[in-house]
Amino acid sequence: MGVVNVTPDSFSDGGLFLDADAAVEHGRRLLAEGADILDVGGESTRPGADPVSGEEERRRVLPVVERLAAAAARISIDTTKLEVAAAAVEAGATIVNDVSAFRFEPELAGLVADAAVDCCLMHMLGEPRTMQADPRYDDVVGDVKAFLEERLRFAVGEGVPEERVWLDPGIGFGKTVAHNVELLRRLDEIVAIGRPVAIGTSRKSFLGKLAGGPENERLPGTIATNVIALERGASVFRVHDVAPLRDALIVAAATFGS
Ligand code: PMM
Repeated sequence: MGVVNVTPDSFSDGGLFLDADAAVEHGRRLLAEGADILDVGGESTRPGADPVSGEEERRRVLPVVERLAAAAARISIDTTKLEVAAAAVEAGATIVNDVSAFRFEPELAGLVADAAVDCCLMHMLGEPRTMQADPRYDDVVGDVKAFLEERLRFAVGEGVPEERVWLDPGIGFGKTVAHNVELLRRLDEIVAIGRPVAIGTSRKSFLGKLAGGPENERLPGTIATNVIALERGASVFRVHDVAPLRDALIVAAATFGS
């Protein structure tokens, strides 16, 4: 899954693809590099980020979704808003990637059910504005697993077939470095829920805290963590740098025999 952020303030690529033409060109490049899915987002979820109106978010993402869907790409819409998801599905998106796991706008579940699209439900502690202020868990893996199981039950209760739900532990969303590495080390416990698991470590700050280096120098850490996630059973890898990750995952998968 290649990341196409149409935002002025995402942490590693904010402002680069705010213009629709640039975002579409970027998406096409990621497809050429081997992405199976493009995750298009119009609201930054970086810690402390200000919310964006639904109207502004739609204005940013819709032309990009429309044009990339026409380029035969499988499009995921990264949003927590019903109005944005509905318009994006209309424009050709077939996956709703909701970092709030239907907590911010529970009606999103009904849209996913009615439109018969897939969804990715992610764990986040609270909301982006406050999530990194002293995050605490009893047992991070147990707590995240219980949250994802509850969100899966909620989605199914709203009419979403279980087969349409992917789960994501939400690396960096209300987690310390120790929380992130423990989630990766014990990712098999999340995989054991029985749904496809997506993972998003790409260029995130815990990699910089562990190894040093700014966002554009975190590719080695991104590769290491995605290979580990593959070994632990993840099946969707949300990354900015598709070409190197594709190669790394193909080689790792051949070696693991998966
Ligand atoms: N991370 C970001 C945004 N959306 N969605 C899922 N499912 N998983 C993630 O880890 C995730 C996400 C933040 O990263 P960005 O600013 O590079 O988009």
